[in-house]
Amino acid sequence: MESILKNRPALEHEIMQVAEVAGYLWQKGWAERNGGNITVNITEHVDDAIRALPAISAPVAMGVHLPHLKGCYFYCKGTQKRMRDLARCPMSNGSIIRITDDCEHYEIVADQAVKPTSELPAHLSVHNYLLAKGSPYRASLHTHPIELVAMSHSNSFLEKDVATRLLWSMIPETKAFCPRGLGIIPYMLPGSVALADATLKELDDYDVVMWEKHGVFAVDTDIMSAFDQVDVLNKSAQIYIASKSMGFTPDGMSDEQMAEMTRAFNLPK
Ligand code: 2HA
Ligand code: ZN
Repeated sequence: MESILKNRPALEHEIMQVAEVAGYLWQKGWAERNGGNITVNITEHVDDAIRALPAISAPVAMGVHLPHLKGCYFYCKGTQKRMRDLARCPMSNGSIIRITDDCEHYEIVADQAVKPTSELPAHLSVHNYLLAKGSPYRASLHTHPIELVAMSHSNSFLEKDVATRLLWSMIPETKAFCPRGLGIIPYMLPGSVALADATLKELDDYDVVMWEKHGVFAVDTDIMSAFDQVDVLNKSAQIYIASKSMGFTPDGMSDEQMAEMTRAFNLPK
């Protein structure tokens, strides 16, 4: 069977970006075994021929009603699939799904009947919420960045915006490229509705949220940008931890230096 990507360069580019990011996640040690998830809303690349494609799976109930996703299409990592495999073969380790008109089911349309991630209802609830708000964000990423997760094991970093301020102060770029900071969600069972609901709420104020002792969930316009936000935050966590390993607590940029940077780059306070 021909891939849906054939003769569709814009769609192919989008999926190749997902594959590139999946490779980075593996190389960074953030994606052990089947760890992490990626979903991208690709509806803007869907043409009439794709809309006419028959489903290659039975409709699957999402367990939620997501009215803003009617007729939307998503690329989703497959359940139990590895990021390191997805990096080489994105269409055998993920699939393209369509949301049915009742807004309560999805069906797989291409390339193979790879069942999407177990976290799909949570990811799709986030996409539904983003569309409802008129957000331009189309990509969501869940991954296990080592140093950020390590920090979430200490209560001292879990109070609102404590980690954000610390991470921003490690290197000027972090606030410039992750201007909304890091939201914190107390430990909840992975895959639970409670965790999905808490994530939605936190995404009102942050693009990247920490799931305590588990990983981060990030959203942005495309998957590369979502990855970049997590990458700059984790770089700051690494600088913090490197300083601690050298036997001292880093000073961080001063309040004056942060304020100067915030003005110079026109960032939100
Ligand atoms: O799907 O990381 O938390 C793999 C995960 C779930
Ligand atoms: Zn996880």
